[in-house]
Amino acid sequence: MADVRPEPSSVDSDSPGVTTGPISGSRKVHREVGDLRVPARRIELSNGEHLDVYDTSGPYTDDAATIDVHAGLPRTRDGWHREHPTQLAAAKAGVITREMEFVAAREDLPAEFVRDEIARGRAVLPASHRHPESEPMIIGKKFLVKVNANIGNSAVTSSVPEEVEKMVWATRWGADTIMDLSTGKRIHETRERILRNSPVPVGTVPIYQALEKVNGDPAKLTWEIYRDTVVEQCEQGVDYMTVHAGVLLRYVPLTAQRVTGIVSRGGSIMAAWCLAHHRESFLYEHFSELCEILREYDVTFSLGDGLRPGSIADANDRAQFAELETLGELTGIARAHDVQVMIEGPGHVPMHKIAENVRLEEELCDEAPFYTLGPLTTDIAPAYDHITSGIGAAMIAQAGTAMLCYVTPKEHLGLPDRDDVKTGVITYKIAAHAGDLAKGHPRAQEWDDALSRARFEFRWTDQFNLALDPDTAKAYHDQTLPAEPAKTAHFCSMCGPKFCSMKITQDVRDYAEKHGLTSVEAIEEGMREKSEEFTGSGGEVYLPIVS
Ligand code: IRN
Ligand code: FE2
Repeated sequence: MADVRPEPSSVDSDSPGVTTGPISGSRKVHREVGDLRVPARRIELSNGEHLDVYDTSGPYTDDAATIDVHAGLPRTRDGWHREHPTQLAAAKAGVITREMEFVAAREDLPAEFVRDEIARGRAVLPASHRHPESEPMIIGKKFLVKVNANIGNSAVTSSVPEEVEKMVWATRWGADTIMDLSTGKRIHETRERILRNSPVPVGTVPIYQALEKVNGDPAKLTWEIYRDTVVEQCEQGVDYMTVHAGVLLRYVPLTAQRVTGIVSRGGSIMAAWCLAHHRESFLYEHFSELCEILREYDVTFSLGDGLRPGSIADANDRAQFAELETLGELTGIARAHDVQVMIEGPGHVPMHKIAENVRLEEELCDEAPFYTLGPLTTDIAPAYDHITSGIGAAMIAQAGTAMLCYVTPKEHLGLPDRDDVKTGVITYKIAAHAGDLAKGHPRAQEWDDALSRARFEFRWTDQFNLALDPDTAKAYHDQTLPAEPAKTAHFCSMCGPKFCSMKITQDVRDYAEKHGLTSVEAIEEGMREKSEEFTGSGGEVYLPIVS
């Protein structure tokens, strides 16, 4: 992926840098369900069939997309009736909201099932009242595994238009939510541009902006500054917020002997505050007030893992699991306020310690959706941490994690650019889909089967178009066989015409059909003929060397 410069299908001239137009080989379709328009991406195949896949890209991939980033996307959910403050309150009251109907259609599941999963807290539907531009989606272990992409500037680099394009670019390739982690200049404005143009829920970590307001000195933070920042972000339409309320004063010493101490940004800010004042965290002490604010906008909690392990050596230690217990306690408080909750998880964890994380999270946090960062399964590959973590992400997804926070190749090294965002999203779509398959999601395998058939039948263009990343698949193929006839050839440059296993299998089948044999008999029959030919020719395995 890294070697191929992905070409935007077209770039809207009014809004330079924002990629619009369909992904190659597919087009946006809408299924009418009542008066809801549920999006999908239709991949048209050369044999007349098509495959509809889940689509996160919003209006940007519409054929006739006219996007004006200054005006923002249509505020579709503005007029939707709302008789309960939150999706959780509605679900508990037995009410199916329009958002629930929408996700039910999107996931091909009964609306009553969606409602029930939300009511029992096993799924969340993050849809702020103030973000009507977003298309409803659901996060929970009984649904498709979701992927979050982190974007946002830092004090050192990036601009507002660049971050808006990263959001559009991430959702184009399948990001189900994005988080704006901006810490540099123009935080409010960056978030505003992203929100008004984002077709997916947007998450933030409000403590980052609060820290900016006190010039980067954690000791100067107060509950009031934090609260006002949360209100400011709720008013703008943030859909979910990371709150590191489980970092308690008494847990901080538990990290003293760690190899990498506290690696969470939010976690380290709160630990510094607790130590500076030798007081309990204001996030923990004011948690109920926070619930009341979030409830008013239906903002979902993402309870932060401020003490997640930042190295293989620190995985599954006392500090990590002590915090998880507190997150369980806070889950109960939030739900009593009808506020939706998911739980953030690690981090860096070797493969044999992954399943334990999911088991404990479900036990301690009453099955609130788990949302993990990877985890990275080894520390030895900076520049490839999308892969070290993609392995862990696939495993933790299979074990029941509902959403995966992507890691890009730039992890530990620098701010991801547009290419890194795509690599991170595609890597995590692979992990999420592998998880869906392993969990037996009823429709997951359709996609694999469609691609496998295209591959076996040498429908090259179909194979590219069915790929998660059609542009790169086609570019790699065309590097060696660019000519048009190669798109129907029964081989590629990896094995050449004589050694293609798919071609040989097809020959076996044709032979079988011609001779009225089963494939197994055909192989035996074919072997007998070959062996006669071979013994008849003298039986040399190698040809004599001619010098
Ligand atoms: C996800 C799971 N655990 C952490 N994350 C994400 O990591 C979190 O949602 C946020 O986007 C990012 C940085 O969080 P910290 O470093 O402030 O904890
Ligand atoms: Fe790390």
